Amino acid sequence: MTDQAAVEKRLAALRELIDEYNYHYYVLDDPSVPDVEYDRLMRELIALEAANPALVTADSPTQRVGASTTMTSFAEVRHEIPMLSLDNAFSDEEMDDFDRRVRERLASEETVEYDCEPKLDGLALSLRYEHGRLVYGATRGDGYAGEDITANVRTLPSIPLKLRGEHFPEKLEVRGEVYMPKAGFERLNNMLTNAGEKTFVNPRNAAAGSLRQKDPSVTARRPLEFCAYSVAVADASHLPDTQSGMLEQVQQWGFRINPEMRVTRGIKGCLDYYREMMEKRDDLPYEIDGIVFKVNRLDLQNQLGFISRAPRWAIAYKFPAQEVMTVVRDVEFQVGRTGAVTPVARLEPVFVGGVTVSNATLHNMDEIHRLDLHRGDAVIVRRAGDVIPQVVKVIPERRPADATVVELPTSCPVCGSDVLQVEGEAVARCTGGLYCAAQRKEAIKHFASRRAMDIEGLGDRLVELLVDEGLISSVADLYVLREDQVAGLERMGQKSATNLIQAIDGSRRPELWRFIYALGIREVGEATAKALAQDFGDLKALQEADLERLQLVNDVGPIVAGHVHSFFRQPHNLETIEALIERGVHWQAPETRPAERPLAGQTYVLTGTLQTMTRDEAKARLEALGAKVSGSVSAKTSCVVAGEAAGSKLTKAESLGIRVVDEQGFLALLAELAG
Ligand code: 5U1
Repeated sequence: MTDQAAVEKRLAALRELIDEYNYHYYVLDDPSVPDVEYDRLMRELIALEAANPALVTADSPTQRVGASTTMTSFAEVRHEIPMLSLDNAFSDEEMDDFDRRVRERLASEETVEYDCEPKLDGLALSLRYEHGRLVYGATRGDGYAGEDITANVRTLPSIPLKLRGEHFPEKLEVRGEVYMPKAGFERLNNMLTNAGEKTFVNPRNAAAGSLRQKDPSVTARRPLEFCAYSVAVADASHLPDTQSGMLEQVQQWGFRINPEMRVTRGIKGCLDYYREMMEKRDDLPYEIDGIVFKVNRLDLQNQLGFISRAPRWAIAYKFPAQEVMTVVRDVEFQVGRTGAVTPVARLEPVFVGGVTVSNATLHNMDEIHRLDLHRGDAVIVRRAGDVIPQVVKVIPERRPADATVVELPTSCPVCGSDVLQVEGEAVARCTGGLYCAAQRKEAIKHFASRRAMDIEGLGDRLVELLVDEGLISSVADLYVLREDQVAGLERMGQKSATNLIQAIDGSRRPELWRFIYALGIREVGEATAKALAQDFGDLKALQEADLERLQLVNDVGPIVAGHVHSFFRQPHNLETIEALIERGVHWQAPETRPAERPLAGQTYVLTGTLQTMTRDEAKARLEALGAKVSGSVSAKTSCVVAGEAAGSKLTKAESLGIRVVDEQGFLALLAELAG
């Protein structure tokens, strides 16, 4: 074989492998190789193409990054078959009517079989393939002509650039929805916030904004996915005879279809599926706004035909709206455990997403300014999942003449202490500390909560009562509460009082991590509390640790270390801990003692490729031995593990005189420490 032929063969093999891995990862949601192996093949392909630019093909998996151009407008594409819209139903009765109309038109008494699919909240897209290659991707537009967004569409990993298999129609048009999964939307908005840029209101807008970018390299960085729901142009001989069968076929050709798709019978099956999905809606990784029901048999679909621009054989049964309009009656300021003063909108109650909402968080003053929100404004409120309802936007045309500007209070609404806003921070805080009843109450509620000291029966309302009645003012006071003091309180009988005192008594021996978590140190959540407990093994060692030592703990950076350090230097915190100990609270040491974590306090860096394990495995092994694993080499690095093809990190370690071990040395170290 010539050199050229060998390169071409390797390029083809690499592309095929990567396409296959992409299909498993993005379409089937079932990764078939570890990330490192995928990355290795991709790097090899990029290098080989860079050395042989004449051999780069348009459908190579490397060509998805989106060349950074700035188009000025999108060309028009006429749809060979119009892109239809769907009729909507908003009640069971309207669904009943739909099913009855279908049976009447078919002149059939038989129960109809329906294909049921979640209706994704995104943008409709039509993808045209000729001879198995993607020719263009177009938006719906007015249904007859849309915009050519091929350059952007090509960057989505769940859209095949060429079809899988060999048996596909010469011309194929697959239609579906482009959407942004909830997690990707959160990440994108966090990133935009950190960069000081405008965030998106919801995943749908984020998907639309990302897909209609004039610069495809921006689209390429956005977490967009495509899910197919119909085939518009195809030689019928290539297609099965049902809607569900057709989608399964489309999946074979390389497209993601909705894993929740199901076939049911009759209206009862449809309504059962609808309710099931409504329950499941908040747990799905993407947003849906209803269910689409389609007559499953394609011959019956043909018989039913269309009316205006919607098919008679399909309907979208919408879920209750998640965005509604209401009015801001007032804006109040709440004080949290850490003193954060948070504005909350008190709303004219509205029914949204299945519940009545009368409050929405406004986060901080920056958010109020961004929204330009006044008391009295008409606003759009959004409730998605079980997150706190948000104010999405103000409707300025509806602002009443008596609307008032919202200002940050200068003193705490609970204790009257000064409210301060540190420069550069969005959050304003009450300076009252534990003098502030709101902060005390929140600190005690957190201390008693299930994941912390787990004091059964000590709920939020009872904590408020105990503080308001002057029976407790700190968490240590809980352990000298008497039954007779509690029994007289509102809705507290003798039995409940006995149970509460027993529960408080039973909480005296928490695991160390729970005790640390219960203290309510800023930025110390459960995971950090566990890492601190595991690393230090005892509260005293943690209390005495300096900033450098704290940062040796996994996932503890300078900010968290600063909060922990400062917490243990406040006299009132030390007094509270002492009082707790005096009153019989003592923690259980972690099961793995520091002595069994021989690499505690050491920082390792992994670089290059290891042959015997993945990088994640190596990291987990090191962390189990107590080491912190960092991504970069510095003077603080204890040791660098250098696999094959290690690069700049190895050079830097050598220049700093840091200990370096190769894979053999690393395995020997693990064996030795495992004992
Ligand atoms: N899941 C799904 N969404 N959706 C939207 N199926 C579906 N079908 C549609 C639309 C507009 O139209 C069909 C008539 C092809």
